[in-house]
Amino acid sequence: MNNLVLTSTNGVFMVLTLLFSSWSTTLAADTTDMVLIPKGEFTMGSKEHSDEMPHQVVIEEYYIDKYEVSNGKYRDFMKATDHPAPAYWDDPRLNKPDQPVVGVNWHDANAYCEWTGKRLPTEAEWEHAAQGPEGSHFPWGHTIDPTKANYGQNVGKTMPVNSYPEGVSDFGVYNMAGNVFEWVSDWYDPNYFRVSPALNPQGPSDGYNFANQGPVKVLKGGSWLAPQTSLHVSHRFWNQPENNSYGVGLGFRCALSADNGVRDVMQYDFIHALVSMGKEQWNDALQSIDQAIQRDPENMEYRQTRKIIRTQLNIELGQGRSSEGES
Ligand SMILES: [Ca+2]
Repeated sequence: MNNLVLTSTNGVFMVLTLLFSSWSTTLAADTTDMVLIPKGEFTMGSKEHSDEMPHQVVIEEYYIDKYEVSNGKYRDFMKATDHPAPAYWDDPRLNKPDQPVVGVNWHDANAYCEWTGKRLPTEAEWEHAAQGPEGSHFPWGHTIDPTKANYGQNVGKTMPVNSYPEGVSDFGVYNMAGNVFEWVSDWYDPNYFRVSPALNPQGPSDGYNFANQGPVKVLKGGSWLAPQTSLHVSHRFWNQPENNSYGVGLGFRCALSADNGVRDVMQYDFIHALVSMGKEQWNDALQSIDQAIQRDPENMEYRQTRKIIRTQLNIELGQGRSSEGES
């Protein structure tokens, strides 16, 4: 994309074509409806179960989705990529657009996050976002409360992804307890916390193989069906990545490293500027490229693009004046 110094609209169309041919399988990450979690140290784990051994962890700044991925958003992904529908897609109790997608295996969840330009959270990122800066046992505090989460068949179905605002974590993340279990990127090993690194743990290199059923990935947070004993933020559950058993309450959300976040927001503005240029909506294009330049003032590609947009706006302004003169 170094040849953006073009003076004709045709040239811009050509660049757009080249750009989108390499961009068609993923989106630029959009941090709308994500929460920025600052770099911090926290105690991961608890004394509830032996696989939750408490230990200190430091993680870098990152974004995490405020909500579980909804059926509505998953539908956009299926349409754009021809990805097959998950289990329970036609179940009327579970398939409203604002309910969380269920019946996805780890590979489905991973493919969705990659398509959005994001990734699955690590177990450490997920747990820190759920426990908040004070290290709560549940997202909202230290005592179980059936009015703050959907669990144990209390409601008999999944609830909209923005439900239970009283139950958000202190970072403002919804339904980290209950509604649907959530896939994270890590493999599960019951002994991992005894050896995991303190800085940005990514999980073991392979999963525990229960009864020779195949290595397993971590699930977090309990579900609308699961008992309250799975609801505290450090609870660890597992499933084979190709498996969507517990599918009726099995979903996910995505995360994004913060440095990627800033870069991707700039890239998002740049792409938006190019799309507006393609539609000859030059004022919109100028607004978007100005936003990109605000975040990265020295970027020559952005500055050259702005020059093209300004030239085009001046031409249009000139044509407007001359046609006024003619009339
Ligand atoms: Ca959940």
